[in-house]
Amino acid sequence: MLGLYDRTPKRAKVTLDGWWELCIDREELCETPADLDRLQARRAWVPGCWNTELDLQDYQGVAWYRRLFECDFPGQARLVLGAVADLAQVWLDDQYLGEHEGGFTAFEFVTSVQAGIHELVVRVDNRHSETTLPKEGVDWFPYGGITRSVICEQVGAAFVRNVHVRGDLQGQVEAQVYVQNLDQAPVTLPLSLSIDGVLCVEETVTIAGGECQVETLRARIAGPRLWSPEQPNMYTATVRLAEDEHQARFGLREIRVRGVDILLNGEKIWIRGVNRHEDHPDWGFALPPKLMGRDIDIIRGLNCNAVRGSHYPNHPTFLDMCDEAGLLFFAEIPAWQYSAAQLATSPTYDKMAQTLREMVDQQHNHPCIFTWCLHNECRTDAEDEGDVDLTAATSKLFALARSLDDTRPVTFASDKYWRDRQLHQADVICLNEYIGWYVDELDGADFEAYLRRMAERHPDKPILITEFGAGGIPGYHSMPGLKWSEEYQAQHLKRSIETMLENDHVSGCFVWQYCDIMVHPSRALRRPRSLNNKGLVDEYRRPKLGYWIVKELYAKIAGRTD
Ligand code: ADA
Repeated sequence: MLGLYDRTPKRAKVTLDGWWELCIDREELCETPADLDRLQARRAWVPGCWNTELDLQDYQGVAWYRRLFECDFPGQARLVLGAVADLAQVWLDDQYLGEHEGGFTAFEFVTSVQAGIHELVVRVDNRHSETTLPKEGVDWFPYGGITRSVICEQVGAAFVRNVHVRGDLQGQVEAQVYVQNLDQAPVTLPLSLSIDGVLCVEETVTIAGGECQVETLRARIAGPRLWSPEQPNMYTATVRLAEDEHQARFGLREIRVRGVDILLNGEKIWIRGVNRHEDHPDWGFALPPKLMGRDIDIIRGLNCNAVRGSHYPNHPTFLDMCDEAGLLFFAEIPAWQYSAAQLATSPTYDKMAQTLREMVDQQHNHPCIFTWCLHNECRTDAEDEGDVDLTAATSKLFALARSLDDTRPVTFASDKYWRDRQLHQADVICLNEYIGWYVDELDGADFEAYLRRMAERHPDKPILITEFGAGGIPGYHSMPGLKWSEEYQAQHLKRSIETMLENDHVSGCFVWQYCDIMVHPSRALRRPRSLNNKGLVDEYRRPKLGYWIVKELYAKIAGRTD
């Protein structure tokens, strides 16, 4: 499933999760599905990652997925692939439908089908390079596969492609409805909006032939119940276009930046966060919903009120769970440690913009998402040089994000401290810093002096420490705490959080990181166990000393009255 609830409950649909054929194409012998008899086939579960097969642990290359399915609804079909890591090319019954690049956002094709048995084939390539998003060599494992669910559903000639719902604290609601007309002739149809089953507004719309247009419907909820971490109240908007129905859960909440504070529904908040990769030794990126729910429970057990979806758009089911749990979510696109040229020029700038558009379009309604983050630890300290005008490109990307959604702060995570030349463009100053782990000080500044200096440099904006932490090898103990021991990690986290609490520009933090994760093979020698060991829990979610220290500190902060 692509989420905890069915967004299109009235549409006939077939889920394509389950057993597929998987053919590994190391030599790239195949160009189309017709060539697949050249390869050895095996069974593979979708959603899944082929790197969890014992003989494919480090495989980065091309693989082909194939399955048959029965479709008992002739007419127009909408084929949705939740995510394919990273480059996908799709055929239906030998007809090439198209491709998609980007391993963390959904994509779809609308095509006509007859009732009967159909063959779906997906060619997947999980190799990274200097022109992919993410680039080669990121500090997480480049799993490959069809990593999120696939569905095929019936649509009429006119249907609701998506709904963006926004609401304010007074209960005013605006639904932007994207209505698609597949016929070349215009069509006039009834369009209505209900909220929690109560009809609010209905009208008639005319959709031009072959167009997808936006219709805005407005309503007002009496006695609005707001969404907050403490009381995550949700509503369900139901949009009907003739017989077609689209559901969108939403929450009434407001995120604002005022001076050095972040306000949620007008109240100052302090972010008690953790960075979470979608990673598990037995599942790769493709954690089953039960394990996502277990992560939510463990993170709430930490007294967290926020999660940063480390470096890429997260699974819609996890976001639905954050909505329900009242966990704020820091959403990000996977531009990780890009150079100035990659940030500012094609093709990587264009891929950032595409992924940003897809992330905001698909994740717009989640009340848990409180910030859009454009990139992580990129060369934003570089000077504008020749045709690499980083200042202009940064301004363009911020403008795009704000044009897509003006209800959330926009930012990026920087590790370039006072040398960063673009941070002034961010709504919130997000800093990754490992003083006490990778370095003992920065230009003579320890962590406390570093925070003070960054607050002086950005006197009228909130600061979030989006990453800090230390490695702790599970079960390794030392007295006094030597680096890599659980004791060192725990003490480092305690010292860091206590230092942050002394600086009133700091509006919160995200521990790096929630759980130990697999790393790229090229980093194995610098990462004991071939894992990034900075988790508060290990890769199987077993707690380290640091888990209990952060839990206690976050409980104190949560209890703080100011
Ligand atoms: C960086 C990066 C993280 C991770 C971390 C680490 O801050 O943003 O993805 O690589 O360092 O563990 O070193």
